[in-house]
Amino acid sequence: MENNNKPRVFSGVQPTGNIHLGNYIGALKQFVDLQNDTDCFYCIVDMHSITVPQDPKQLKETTLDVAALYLAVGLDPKKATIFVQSTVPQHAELSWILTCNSYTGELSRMTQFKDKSKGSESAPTGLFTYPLLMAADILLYDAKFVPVGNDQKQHIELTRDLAIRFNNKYGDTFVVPDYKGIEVGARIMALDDPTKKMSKSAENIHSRISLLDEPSKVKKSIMKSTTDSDGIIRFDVDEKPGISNLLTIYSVFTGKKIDDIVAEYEGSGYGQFKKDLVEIVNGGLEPIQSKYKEIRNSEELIKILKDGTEKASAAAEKTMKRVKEKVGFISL
Ligand code: ATP
Ligand code: LTN
Repeated sequence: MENNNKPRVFSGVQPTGNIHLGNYIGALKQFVDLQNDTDCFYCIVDMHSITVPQDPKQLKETTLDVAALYLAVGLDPKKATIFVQSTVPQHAELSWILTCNSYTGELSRMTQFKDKSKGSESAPTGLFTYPLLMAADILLYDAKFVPVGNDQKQHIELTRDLAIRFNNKYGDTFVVPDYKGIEVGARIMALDDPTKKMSKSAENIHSRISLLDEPSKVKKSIMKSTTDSDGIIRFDVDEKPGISNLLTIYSVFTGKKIDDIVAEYEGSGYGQFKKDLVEIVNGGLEPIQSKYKEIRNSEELIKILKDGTEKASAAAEKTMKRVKEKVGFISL
């Protein structure tokens, strides 16, 4: 179940545009940090993104955008398997088997479903069964670790429950995954309202910094960001969520400890701190954007995704053989 004795890692990002600093810090940066010591599979989860309406032409483009961003942030296809979910049909196949081993009650408790459906009877069924497709993604690859932001923790817990339930019912089949949380940045907050998570779908573009934002846009979003009126740079998520969020971003981009940054800015105002943060973030985004431009329309990108599909399919098929045997499906 493991390759070269390295633990398996799986994660995915939806190709819904606007990949932002929350996605980068909560997920993509961890993907890169993990690629040397683990056997990782990183997916662009296009089947998840159609749980809400998508323009087909645009979906094709944003799928390639996210693939190019995976490479631009530093993923190396020689180390990590990078692929698109819909090119490996076993994800849908396993999802159905898990659907038949799950309860409507447990799906109704998922906060993401409650938030996104807002109690509407006409919410797409796919939004309700979304966590089962996500569980299939993870269990297909025998993943032990799943690097995601903390908004996804409940889905990982459900995946664990499903794996344990299936193993108890049919005998040892799935690796039970762990949620891999991070110390700093598991929840980056919206710049205009630091009580909400930074999100792709928020209407105000200044609530987030997208990885492909122009330097002038980054400057505007940071300089406008909501802080507080006491003017003291201190890390306190409850009392000072805005400045604490900016300190987190500063820390991730510089590698400095938050306490050291606070000490460095003792006596300075928010204006200077924000100006410096603009430089730091733009400096960090510049190499990502230039690599993105280089690769986005290249043949190389398509070749990397084709190779990824091949490797992922082989791993997924192994698991499906095991699962079908357990469930009692015949093989001819
Ligand atoms: P939306 O806000 O539209 O629901 P999203 O920004 O959550 O979308 P996803 O593709 O669903 O985007 O998430 C990709 C990864 O980024 C996941 O691991 C998720 O946990 C992580 N992530 C998303 N937002 C944040 C955030 N604000 N802080 C930290 N991690 C985040
Ligand atoms: N639901 C995740 C995206 C996702 C995912 C996964 C993450 C789909 N399948 C498997 C980790 C592992 C989100 O980010 N909203």
